[in-house]
Amino acid sequence: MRRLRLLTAGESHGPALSGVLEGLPAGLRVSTRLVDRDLRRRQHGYGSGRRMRIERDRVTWTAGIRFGRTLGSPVGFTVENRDWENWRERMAVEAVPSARRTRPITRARPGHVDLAGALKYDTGDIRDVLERASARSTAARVVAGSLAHQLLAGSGVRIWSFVDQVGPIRAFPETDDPLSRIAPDWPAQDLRAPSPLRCPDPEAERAMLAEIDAVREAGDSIGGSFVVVAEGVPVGLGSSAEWDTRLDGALAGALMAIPAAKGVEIGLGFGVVSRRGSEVHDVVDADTPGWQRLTNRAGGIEGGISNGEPIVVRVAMKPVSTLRDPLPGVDLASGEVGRAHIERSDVAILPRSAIVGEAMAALVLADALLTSFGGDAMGDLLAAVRRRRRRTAGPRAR
Ligand code: EPS
Repeated sequence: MRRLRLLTAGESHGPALSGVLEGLPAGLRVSTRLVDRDLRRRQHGYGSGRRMRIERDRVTWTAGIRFGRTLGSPVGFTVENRDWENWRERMAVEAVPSARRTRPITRARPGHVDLAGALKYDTGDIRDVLERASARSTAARVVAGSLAHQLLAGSGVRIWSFVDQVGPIRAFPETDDPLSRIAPDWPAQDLRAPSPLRCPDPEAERAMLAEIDAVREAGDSIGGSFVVVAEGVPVGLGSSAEWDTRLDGALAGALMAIPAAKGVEIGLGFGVVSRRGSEVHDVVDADTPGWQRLTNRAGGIEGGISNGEPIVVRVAMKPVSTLRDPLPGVDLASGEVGRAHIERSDVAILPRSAIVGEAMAALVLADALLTSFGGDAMGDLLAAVRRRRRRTAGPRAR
């Protein structure tokens, strides 16, 4: 990111998560209610473990906001870990003699950070690395992403998400354009009263729920995919001028940086592999006033630049690596392979990861908006966005 900088800190069972977001213009009206709503949305979803019944995530601002508006200085915040009460001894900050410490975790779970992290940081206790690798850290990203989303919303951009696959069960399996099958009021309904998996295909959702139950019963975990959509993005965010200014590259990097993400597709994504050019590229619709396309297989980005169509990004999530019926794990101390460590965990994380996906996309898009239009103050930014929208409305819209 060029204009925004986000730093987050916090262990999963430490006292709190915290973050600093630098680079927001002055004068952005901040709704704490909307940030807390996004934090609540990140906690919702079938397949979550018991931890989500303990936490009630809420943001506390510590810097950068006065009388409800950003000052242009870094915005600081914290989110409390209520579970800290139960972990004070195991996660003590002060020095504790080794004889009085809780037993170290030495058996590494395949697929988790455990082995690579313990080797990297030269620790004999896997807890030292699993705490920060935990998806708990994504709550801090959601706070920052929610601020970025508020900035974007002010300039007419809307971001939403849905779960489109759990294990082998895919929503709207008969189409490669699921957006055309989702009712226009689904995103608003999802905000008011989300369904258990946040999947807009009720028939598929029923099968997904049964699949999660079967997987839980088997002591296993399951992955899937979610889609993030950004509508109303002005034409011309990102650029093809240099490899690191392309909007698709920035989005892919940020979404791939969600814990457990294993793949990112934009538009047709890997679907382009088996098609001919005539079945991939999007033709401009002569019957619309602007530059709208007849199809949106490119997912709203051509040549690394937003083209005004909805930006559509799909993310593949692996099954979480803590299994109740564990795979063999290697012991750090002895090198022996046996049952891996079991830590309380989730069976499926799709509906929650999708909210993190919205946050990561919002951060990248807000950064691209600020890179294109600058502005120390919100008024400057909004005026520049309005100018761009007028200029790029299309010959028949003027
Ligand atoms: C996580 C394991 C679970 C999840 C956690 C991520 O936590 P615990 O070990 O305390 O039961 O609930 O996610 C969160 C706490 C959260 O807020 O998202 C893991 O191993 O990554």
